[in-house]
Amino acid sequence: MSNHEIVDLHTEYSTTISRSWFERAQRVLPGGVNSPVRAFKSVGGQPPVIAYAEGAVLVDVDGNEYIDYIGSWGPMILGHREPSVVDAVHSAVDMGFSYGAPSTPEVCLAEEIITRVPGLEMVRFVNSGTEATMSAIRLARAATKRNVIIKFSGGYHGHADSFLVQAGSGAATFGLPDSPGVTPGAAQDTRCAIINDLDSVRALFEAEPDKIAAVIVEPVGGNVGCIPPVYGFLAGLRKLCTEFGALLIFDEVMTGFRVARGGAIERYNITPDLATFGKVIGGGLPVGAYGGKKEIMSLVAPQGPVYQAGTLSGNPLAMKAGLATLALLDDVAYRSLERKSARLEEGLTTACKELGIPAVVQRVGSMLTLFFTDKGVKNYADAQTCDHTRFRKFFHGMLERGAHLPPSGYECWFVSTAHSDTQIERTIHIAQEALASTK
Ligand code: KE4
Repeated sequence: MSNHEIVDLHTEYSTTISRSWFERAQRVLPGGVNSPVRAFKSVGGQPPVIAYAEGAVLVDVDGNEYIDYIGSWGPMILGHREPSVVDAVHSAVDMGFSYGAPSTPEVCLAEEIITRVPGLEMVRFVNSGTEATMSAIRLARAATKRNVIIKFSGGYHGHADSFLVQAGSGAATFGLPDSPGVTPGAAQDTRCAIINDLDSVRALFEAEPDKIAAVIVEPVGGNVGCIPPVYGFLAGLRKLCTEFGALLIFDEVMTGFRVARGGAIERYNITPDLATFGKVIGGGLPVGAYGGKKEIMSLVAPQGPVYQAGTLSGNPLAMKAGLATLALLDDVAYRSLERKSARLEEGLTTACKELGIPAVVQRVGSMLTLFFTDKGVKNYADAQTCDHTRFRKFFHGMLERGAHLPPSGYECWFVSTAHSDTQIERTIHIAQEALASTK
């Protein structure tokens, strides 16, 4: 399969086969998908069903090619089927799929992650970001002997009950379940603050000074679109947690090894007590991890009493894919990601300006979001005021012209090392057309 450099403009954009597969999928999978955002509910229409991918290109079952900005929601930072990652998985397959016993790749990946992330001394592998964050919260509660956690409105940490909590009105509020099946009991120990608003966090601490076990934050908001931390926000969280005896948890499932070689911890030079990872460290295979200082991590079973387990945790195939991925994420790769992502940001910004479309592109490294708004987006409420109707039109305009954005205005676009300059320029060109079509 050749590496797709130029994506042909869709002359005949047929989705016949995708539609028949998606109808078939809806008969056996809730909503036809295995994760809600994939179903296009927030942008309308039906999703292309993907047949295969290579480099920065997705190809659907109708043969349509798309420059890929989903990147599997973050893991595919090297693009699809990066040859050395493919080789690593092939070689791992020859040694067996899963042992349920200690093996060397899990040790090597743990050492690599610990080497990269300042302050990290020990990690535990799990199989998803959700498992990582739910385990980190359990550990924080055990370590502090406290129950309450603070998250942020619009912060997404996976689908564990205590995270599926919607902030009520106002800065500080008791959590309300935002999914059926999440019991009031599961939500009662979750509080919501406002991203980039330290006063809203302090208010929660002062209301329950000795009850807060942890603050969990995406150091760069990635689940309400890309929302960088305002200056001093992360340092302020660090200070508040230390002052009130709570643990600071950086949820780096998305930012880990995406926004810098050592993740947001390195980029912002703030040391949390615990950090969670996923996505990139599996190179596209199912992996999550949580980690921190040995003093805290030694509480995790079997070294300590905090129970957590997993049949496929440390799976050798996934560990080898993660190792091969991180091996290619060196300074040259990050400089290339920065250059290409900055060019995309510039191209999109210029296109909107020339068309007189109110928009702002917010970016940290190779994760970015184009918000249709005339002001900066600093928190969830700001993101909600953006023009999501225009986003829906823009999204489909891009899809039909050969670029697959994440199907929601509340998600990040991901650039990979496989995105060529030609594909970045192509994206900017078709964005000019797609933006014009939204007017
Ligand atoms: P998973 O359980 O989906 O591996 O990870 C949950 C998670 C935890 N923390 C952060 C910061 C995350 O972004 C995620 C998952 N991210 C979404 C994308 N916004 C996954 C896409 C999906 O849900 O299908």
